[in-house]
Amino acid sequence: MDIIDLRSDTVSWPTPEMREAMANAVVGDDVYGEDPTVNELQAAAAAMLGKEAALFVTSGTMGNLTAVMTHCQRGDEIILGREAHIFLYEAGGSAALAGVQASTIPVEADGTLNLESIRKAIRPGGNPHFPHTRLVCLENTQGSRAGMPISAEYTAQVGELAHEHGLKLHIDGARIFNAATALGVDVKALVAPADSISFCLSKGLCAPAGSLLVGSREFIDRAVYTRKILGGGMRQVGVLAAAGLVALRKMTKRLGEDHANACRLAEGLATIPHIEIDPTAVHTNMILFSINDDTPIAPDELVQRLREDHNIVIGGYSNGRDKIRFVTHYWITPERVDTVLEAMRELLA
Ligand code: TLP
Repeated sequence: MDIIDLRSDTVSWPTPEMREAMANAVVGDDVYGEDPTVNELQAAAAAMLGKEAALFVTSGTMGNLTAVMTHCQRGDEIILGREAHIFLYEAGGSAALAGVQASTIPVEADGTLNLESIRKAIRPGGNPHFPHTRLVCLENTQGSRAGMPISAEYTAQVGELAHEHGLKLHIDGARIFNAATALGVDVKALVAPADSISFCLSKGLCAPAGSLLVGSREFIDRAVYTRKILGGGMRQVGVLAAAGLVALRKMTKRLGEDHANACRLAEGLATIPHIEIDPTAVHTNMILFSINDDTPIAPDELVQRLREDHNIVIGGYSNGRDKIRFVTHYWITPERVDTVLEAMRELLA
């Protein structure tokens, strides 16, 4: 536990309270809908997001794929950002398993998709040359823009545009509570225009696994079938849902601490030679920066030395990123931020 892991918030360990809740969870067979802890989690998630129903799924990837498969028929088209997690990092699941085609448009500097670009990407109906456009997907926070939160006002505009054209709106809200915290709004306002939202319990909220897909009762009833097709019907999974309840009720309230630590980290990094960073670009728990060319230590060696000499784990220029990403979470305390800054300064000075 003395490892400082900044690769992602997915690495966060469950809290002691979660482990206790897991040990004591009352469980049943969730495929029969009989796990009381899962039912409690689903009801709590739906209520918090202001929607009718929710479904516990294994991961954010399964939440997004379940949404795409439930909204779309094979051969349909979905509109999403070129850097959307669904497009870049979900192993092509929406093509491979949902059989949909992605129409990607650029992600703007503020994490939004240009409304006119969305409008232009919508296929005209009544012409058999074209696939049916069925779905628009937004991501909030937007990972490729250092976890930029997307406003309720903008989301409402996209919802209106989508619905005007008979399309559905899905939000990949893996970190939607980080967005709500950063914007100082109730999460309900951020998701009100959406027909479905998936959000993760296992990132900044520290649960060991699990996400929720949220929407209307009718949509979730159909999504139950999709989840079963994908092999996501689990049994006594209340042991995980118990941690999820702690995540939802407690951990959503403290994300501001992670955001403050991200700012502390970014401001510290900005004072270290060879680091190129704009600390004002930090809005939630992610930091993107680069190391300039005349650095005394190559980026790969920096990653190695941090790990071997300082017990600090970072991702470097991995996953096709052109920037290094640091992500703060529950286990990255202000003291640990300072430890990271000291080690980085020692290696780069
Ligand atoms: N993101 C992970 C990696 O897959 C890149 C990370 O470390 O950030 N939507 C968004 C916006 C995400 O960032 C992620 C995970 C997911 C969906 C998928 O969630 P999981 O990992 O639970 O399938």
